[in-house]
Amino acid sequence: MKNRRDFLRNTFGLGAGLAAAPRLFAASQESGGSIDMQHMGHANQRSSGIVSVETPDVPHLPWHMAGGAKEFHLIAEPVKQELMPGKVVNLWGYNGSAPGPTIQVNQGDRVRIIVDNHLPEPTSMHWHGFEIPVDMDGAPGSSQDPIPPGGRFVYEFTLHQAGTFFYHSHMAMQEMMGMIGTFIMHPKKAYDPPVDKDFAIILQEYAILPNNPIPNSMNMEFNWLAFNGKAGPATTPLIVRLNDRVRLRLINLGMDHHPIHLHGHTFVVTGTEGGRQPKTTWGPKNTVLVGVAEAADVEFVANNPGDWMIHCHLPHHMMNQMSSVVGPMTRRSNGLPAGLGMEEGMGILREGHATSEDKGPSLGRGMGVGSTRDQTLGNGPLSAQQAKQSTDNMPGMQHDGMQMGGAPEVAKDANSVPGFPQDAFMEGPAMAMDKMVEKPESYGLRPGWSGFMQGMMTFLRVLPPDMYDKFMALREQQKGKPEPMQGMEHPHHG
Ligand SMILES: [Cu+2]
Repeated sequence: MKNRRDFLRNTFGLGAGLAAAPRLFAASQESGGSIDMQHMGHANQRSSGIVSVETPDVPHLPWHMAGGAKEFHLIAEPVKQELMPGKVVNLWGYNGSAPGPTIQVNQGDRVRIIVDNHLPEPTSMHWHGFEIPVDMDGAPGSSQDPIPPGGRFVYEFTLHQAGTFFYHSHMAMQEMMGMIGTFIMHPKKAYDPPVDKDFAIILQEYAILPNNPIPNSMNMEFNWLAFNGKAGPATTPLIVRLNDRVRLRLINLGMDHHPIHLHGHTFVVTGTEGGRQPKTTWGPKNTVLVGVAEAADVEFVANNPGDWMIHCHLPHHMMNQMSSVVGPMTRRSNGLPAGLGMEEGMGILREGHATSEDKGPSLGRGMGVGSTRDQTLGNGPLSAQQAKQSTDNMPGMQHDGMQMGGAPEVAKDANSVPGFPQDAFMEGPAMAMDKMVEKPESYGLRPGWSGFMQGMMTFLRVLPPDMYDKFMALREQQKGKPEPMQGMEHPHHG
């Protein structure tokens, strides 16, 4: 079994750091204090059959008991979200995060959530799918007045349901700025069969021009696709033990439906946004279409060791920062035949905006007029030097952490093949940034892996138990330390 041996060798070949890590295996749950089980040992959790839900890259929301209810505090506010190293964008979220922090409660809990509005405009919080009194539903204008800027609304209700739920702003365009969070209701009695690992991932999409750190919530050309607020390769891989039973909860709030595909395993859909589904409905699948406003719970036994991709299968959702006709422009370095330069073509405008009447049509971003322009572009000659010159001229492309040296392999006659290039410069060794996204969960991945992971993508890493323990020990050690971002340390070039 060559693959398995390679996998183990790559994983073990981490050098002394990992091998020497003390085996101080501890419960792997993020801090959070959001469910009663936080005080239980790992063994107890496993025997009860209910485990804390992990939301990689998103914090948990703590609570305390007050007046007979679990009290949570959410602040709606503008946030700076780093989609991937160097790509910080202005979103709106909760408590400094978009998506907002994860809430976990138990079926039957009395819950109070204090929502403060630190946004510059009114907002309202909706509890998606909750069977609660209408005055707690958060429908602005009908069940309550919108919460004004600087205002507060206190939501309180008893939860009799169980399953994968979420909260979100009920102002439509605010939803497209990131305002959603996971809300897990654990059942009184564990589901059958119980799982060993339980993860939740929120699917989001943004349209962000290269020169603009603010999403255009009106635009339908989504070019940043995120799992829990991170785009691949910055997403944190899911780490499980070989033969663990794993639940993955997927939540979608955007403008697209996402077919989420898991490599190497077969799962069953055990739940939706409405709760647990009867076993009679469980058929084998490896892709689940998560529609807008839906959730899907899938479960499987991680019986296949290795590093397996989990990703949205829409090809454009496996990309970062797709922009109109960027390929030919960067390769020719002389702009568009429409008479505009490369920067304008990429939306890097010094005045006006890319969808304006005079520029939009030339750039294929207009309402249809002249947008066939980019269909007529041919592929120019490519030399390694031209390519390098072009990318060097692009802001943000000179980070030393990026492995720009690894030129993609192309055939000698590549330029004479109609359709070339497709992935040669979008996805491949030239875009790798292993070091910039390095974290315990990514240790031991195949060198250059990050160049092939973009958009809605992450890994399921199925590890033998001893390896799993080492990863968890490493993760414990890393807690509280700043994220390694070697790629962003700019040396002085004088
Ligand atoms: Cu998708």
